[in-house]
Amino acid sequence: MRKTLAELALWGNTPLFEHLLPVGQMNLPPWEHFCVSFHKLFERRHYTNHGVLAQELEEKLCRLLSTRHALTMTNATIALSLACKALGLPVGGKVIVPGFTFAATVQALTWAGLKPVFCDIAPHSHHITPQTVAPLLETPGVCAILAVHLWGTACDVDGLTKLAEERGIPVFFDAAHAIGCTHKGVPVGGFGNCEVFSFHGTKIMTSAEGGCITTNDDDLAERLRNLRSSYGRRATVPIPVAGYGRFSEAQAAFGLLSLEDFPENCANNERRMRLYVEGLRDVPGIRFLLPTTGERHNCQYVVLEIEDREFGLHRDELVRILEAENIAVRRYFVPGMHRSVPYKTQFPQYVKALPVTDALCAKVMQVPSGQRVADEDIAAICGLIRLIQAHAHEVKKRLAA
Ligand code: T4K
Repeated sequence: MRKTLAELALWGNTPLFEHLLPVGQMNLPPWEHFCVSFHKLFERRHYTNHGVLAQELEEKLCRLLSTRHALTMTNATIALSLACKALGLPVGGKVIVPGFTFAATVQALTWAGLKPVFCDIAPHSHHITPQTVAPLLETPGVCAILAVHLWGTACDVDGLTKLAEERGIPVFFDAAHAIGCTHKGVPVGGFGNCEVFSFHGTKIMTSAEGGCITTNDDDLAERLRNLRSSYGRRATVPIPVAGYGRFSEAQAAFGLLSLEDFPENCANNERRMRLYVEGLRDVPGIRFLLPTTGERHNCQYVVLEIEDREFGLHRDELVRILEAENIAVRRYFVPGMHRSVPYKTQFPQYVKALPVTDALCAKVMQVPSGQRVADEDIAAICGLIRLIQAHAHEVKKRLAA
């Protein structure tokens, strides 16, 4: 625990943590469970092409997410790309998408030959809304809305679906963060035309690498199966391209173990989130983006906003100090996709068009959570942030020197 400013690692002292404390540390299943599962996999010698474990995982996901179909995929990026194709979005068409998202959301559109129409967000939810989307529907060539359930909280699915229906275009959701989360008590998974989840190593439910698409549309599911290839004995459905987004049995084995531990991992992350909130209570200039009360949430990300005037330091100054202490905080998704290569040059009309996203990009920050982050680590991180804030003026002077 740091007691004085003189102890900070940035001034050349030993970091507070010996090992890097990351935002997305993988939640590993118990080693013995892993060995049993992989031993069986070795015995079966069936490694891919929608094997028994992939089928079992899909059945379990359908139950968890209350959907008719859950199609496991190589990862969420491939799944989003294939979703664009399965929805029949025309090459050259435009899709309304937030600028404030991970690169993969927009890159999937590019892969499918689509163009982004970058949309601003609401400051308190970090989501696109019917109000921010509506004016963009006037853009010629708009053929779909791709919204993101950022940080696991569902965006305004009712409002966005209504807009899309009125316009006669599909709406689909990047639910990479939202496994196990609900909206008005209904699990995320069945909203819009389809939803896409990530099971990447940094996610709370993980298959090390992986993802899935959920839908209640039988026809869309068939097209997706054909795009993924290896659809078993089902009839083929005409599709323009093949995607080869197969999910291996090793991924499925990992995913099934992760699903078993999922409730416990969520509960532990909820406790970690609470410890941060309590540990940083009343610190000027810190706002948490918390899950909606009454909804189920996986608490995967602990998201903070640092208001520099009240806190006394800019978010980037705080990040510099924390990183020196081996606290690998993240600044997802700075600078926003509308200001990232290649989109800022391809679509310069959006660079200055997203003021809320720009303001958020200057203050948002995620702090370490997950299996490797102990309660005392959080106490030490909160103590450090308090110390820094209490001496913000002095720290700022030293950083500038
Ligand atoms: N849509 C949204 C909204 C997303 O956020 C993402 C992914 C996607 C779509 C696409 O999903 P996938 O195609 O990946 O399934 C990470 C992840 O790579 C990315 O999956 C995630 N979003 C994004 C928010 O964060 P980085 O660049 O921060 O990851 P990386 O590799 O630096 O990992 C962060 C920390 O986690 C590291 O400091 C160490 C730790 N870590 C990481 C890995 C990979 C582990 O402890 N074990 C691991 O295996 O992007």
